[in-house]
Amino acid sequence: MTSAASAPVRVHLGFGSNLDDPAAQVLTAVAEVGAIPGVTLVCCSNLYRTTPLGPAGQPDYVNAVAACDTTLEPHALLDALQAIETAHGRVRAERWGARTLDIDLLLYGERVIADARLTVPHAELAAREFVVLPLLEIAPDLVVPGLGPVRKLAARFDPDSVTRL
Ligand code: A4P
Ligand code: MG
Repeated sequence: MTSAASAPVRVHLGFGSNLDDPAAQVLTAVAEVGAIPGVTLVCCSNLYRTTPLGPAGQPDYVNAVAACDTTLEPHALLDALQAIETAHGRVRAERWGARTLDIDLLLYGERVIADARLTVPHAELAAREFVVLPLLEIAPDLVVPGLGPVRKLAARFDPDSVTRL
């Protein structure tokens, strides 16, 4: 007996870079994510210049959020995202330190995941203007599991706290 292919799930991904031509890193990474077998890119936000969160003295970041549909399970998707990070020369050194590319799995449909490798929705999602404001741009009617409407999350931030490129 063959099992039916699983229906695609809408996922939202956060992209961030502050080293080695950050805008190009993010744009290339979005295209690479769209080329993962089992992933279809639906849309991507504008790129935003954002103030670094974390250790002082880092360059500004470029951030974006993309929506994709995927038939991959969450951990398989994370594997593919981490392979793209590694291919961009990402070295995991200091927590929240400068990086060529960070891809976070922000949302996986309605799923809530909490295990050793994955916390979904992303643990810091609601606290970060560089995630919430691009998410509002592409999915204004989204409701984040456990956190509520993205419009409500976004209302807590100054829209000028991120700069559209
Ligand atoms: N992990 C758990 N949940 C997730 C998830 N939902 N998505 C685990 C992705 N990964 C998830 O991540 C460490 C581990 O988190 C992974 O191995 C995975 O199993 P990492 O990317 O290796 O380490 P990290 O990025 O240094 O730490 P962390 O806590 O993930 O940092 P963040 O939250 O990614 O933040 N400032 C601005 N303006 N813009 C930014 O984009 N980014 C960061 C990094 C700091 N400051 C920033 C920005
Ligand atoms: Mg990360």
